[in-house]
Amino acid sequence: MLNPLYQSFFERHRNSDALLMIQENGSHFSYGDFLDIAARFANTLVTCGMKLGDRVLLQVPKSAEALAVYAACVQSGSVMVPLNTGYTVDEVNYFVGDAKPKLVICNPKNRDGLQSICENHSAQLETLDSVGEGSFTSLAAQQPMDFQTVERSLDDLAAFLYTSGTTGRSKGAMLSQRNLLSNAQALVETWNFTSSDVLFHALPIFHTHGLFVASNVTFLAGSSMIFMPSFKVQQAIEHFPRATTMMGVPTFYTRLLDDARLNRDLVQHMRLFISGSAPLLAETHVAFEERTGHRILERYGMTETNMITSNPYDGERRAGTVGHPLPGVEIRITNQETAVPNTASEIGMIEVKGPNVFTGYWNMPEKTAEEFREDGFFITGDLGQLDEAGYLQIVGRSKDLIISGGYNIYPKEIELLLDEQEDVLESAVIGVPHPEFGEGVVGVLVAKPGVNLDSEALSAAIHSKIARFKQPKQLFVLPKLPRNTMGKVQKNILREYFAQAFRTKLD
Ligand code: MLC
Ligand code: AMP
Repeated sequence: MLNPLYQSFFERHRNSDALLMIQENGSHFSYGDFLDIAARFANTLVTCGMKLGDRVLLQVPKSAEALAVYAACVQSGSVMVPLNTGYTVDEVNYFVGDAKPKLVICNPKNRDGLQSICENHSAQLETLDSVGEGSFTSLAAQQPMDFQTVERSLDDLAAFLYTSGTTGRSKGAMLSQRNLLSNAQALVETWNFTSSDVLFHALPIFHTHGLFVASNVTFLAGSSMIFMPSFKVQQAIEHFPRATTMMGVPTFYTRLLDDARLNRDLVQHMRLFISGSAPLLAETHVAFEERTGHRILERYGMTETNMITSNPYDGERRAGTVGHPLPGVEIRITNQETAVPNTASEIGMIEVKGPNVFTGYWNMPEKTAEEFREDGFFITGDLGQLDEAGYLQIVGRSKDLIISGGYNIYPKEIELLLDEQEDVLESAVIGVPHPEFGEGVVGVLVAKPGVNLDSEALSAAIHSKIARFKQPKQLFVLPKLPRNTMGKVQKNILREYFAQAFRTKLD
């Protein structure tokens, strides 16, 4: 194929009048409309000087046009690098310096803040807002609606997505056309997606879940989407009678369960509810089934690997498990000390191999090498166990990571920032149970001798430095941090000690 990803997701629909999406404001886009916009955007990328493999950094609100930038990148051979809209200017500065994009497209509100950063890195800066307007769209309005699709192979890069790291430095996970296409094919097959499906899409489109799982499955199956800027229970309730499926993080399900209007009648048109990105509590699974008659289908994945396992569509969906490997994907559980594959169903490291697994971290060959075994298995950092029927259960993580409302937060990044603050001697950042987000971020601080720490002043000091969702929701001060004989901070003791931090506040 000339450009396998473009042809499989987009070209097939070129002359189709089928509905691709309806948005919050009622605007509709057929596949044909969407591809016309994408072709204009592809021409615009070329006029901006983008060559094969050049990066476009995108930090914009969710809209049909934002998604069309993705299609335009695939069609023109550019590499899209989407960024969380919550990242601050300081954070974006790092990504611009690392990804070295030729073009940055941002929310018009952030233009002033990003101007000098882009100038310093010789990147062109354009804008796109929540209704798809901005300087980028204005440039595109002068462009033709047809674009000669650029030749690309399955091995070529389609996108890279940043994931934070245990060292505090974000890494760009490079994803090839093969990674994205093979995974979308496996998911369409496993979840029985067809052109009759209507997906209630309320996830952000800067992460794997909303962009590659939800949107790619839709494109490949030729389905439709109800495309909402973010998740609101009210909108879910209004739209479920027209939708057939929803993909969400566990917070979507707990919020829905908190609303008395969620019942069997409301979801009778739905055929499938999918959950992922964070552990779905078995009690949520059970409560959702009791209220709606639907057993949520839980699956497991990562930015680096796309989706790895899924509970079955037909067959038993086991609460507390993430199911079996997807077609074409291999997993194994290895001993954490020896790295030898387990023979019995013992807890160990989850490792994965297959066409879904990324090609490496952008400009970080050593880091890439560290995370792969010699025989090509990728070390996920998640700990798991297979049950007697081969269902994978995730029992913990070997990486120091907090997952809050489906967003990954690496404590190290926040500790480095807290430690820089004038009166702070040292800090430890932990995740403890949070009724809404699964885990909530707590910062534990030790003051320099003779000073009193002012938590409010500290929160204010880090406010503009890191995204709001990463900032500790509570700060506590201790005289010292618990350490083991090797001097390592015992975070398990802190987690236990502060386990009730959010219960007492929110219950
Ligand atoms: C928002 N806030 C959060 C938060 N989201 N705090 C902690 N964790 C989160 N996830 C905070 C904001 O900073 C703000 O704080 C306040 O909550 C209200 O913000 P909001 O924007 O109005 O929040 P809301 O719209 O309610 O968002 C919650 C959410 C959202 C759960 C709907 O976070 C979300 O859509 N999460 C999905 C993330 C996702 O797509 N993950 C997939 C990653 S891919 P304040 O203090 O300013 O009021 C991946 C691989 C895989 O993991 O397997 O899928
Ligand atoms: P990210 O790096 O944002 O892609 O997040 C990937 C991580 O999310 C995985 O390594 C897991 O720790 C976690 N994750 C994804 N899906 C699930 C799930 N269904 N249950 C538990 N954890 C999950």
